[in-house]
Amino acid sequence: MFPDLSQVYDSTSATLTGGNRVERRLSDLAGCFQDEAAWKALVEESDPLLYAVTAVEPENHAGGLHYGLGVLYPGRVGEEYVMTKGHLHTWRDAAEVYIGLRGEGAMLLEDWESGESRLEPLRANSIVYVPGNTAHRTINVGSEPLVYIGVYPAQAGHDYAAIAQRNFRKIVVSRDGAPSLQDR
Ligand code: S6P
Ligand code: ZN
Repeated sequence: MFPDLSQVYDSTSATLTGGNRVERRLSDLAGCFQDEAAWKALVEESDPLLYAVTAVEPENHAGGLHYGLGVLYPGRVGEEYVMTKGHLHTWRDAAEVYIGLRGEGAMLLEDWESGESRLEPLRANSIVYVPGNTAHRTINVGSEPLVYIGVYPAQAGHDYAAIAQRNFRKIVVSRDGAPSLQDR
């Protein structure tokens, strides 16, 4: 039998029919932001919702694909822009495609072996290819919600532990109102 083959998304409301929605608040990103005092103060004040992902997982075999619609809200923690936890795929070879739908964002990519980092724009009409063996984190550098879709192999898996042990080498901060890639 066919699984659910079609879904409908709306980039304004950042909704997707079907799928499971997972929400992440600021408190879920312990240890991610450089300015720990700013992180703690904001968690104690309101612990805002940072992002939500609605994932559709039609098949789990080796050739299958999963995809998710993400909405990442704007804001800053200290000078650092609001971002996702970031992960490597458990199956390190698994690549991913991100399609920007709305808002002004960027993908922070880090080759996990060499540590080489890049910042790629993610906005409406842009597509970012995330190669295998590359840690990836999505960042909202604008003032409205960033909405995107990610498509990845069903067996990719999410390895958050590797990032918890060794955070990304670079951070993205606001400098004179513009995003700037800096050493952590
Ligand atoms: C999954 C894909 C996205 C992220 C989402 C949230 O492979 O990369 O759907 O899960 O952007 O980010 P994170 O780092 O919290 O999973
Ligand atoms: Zn991924």
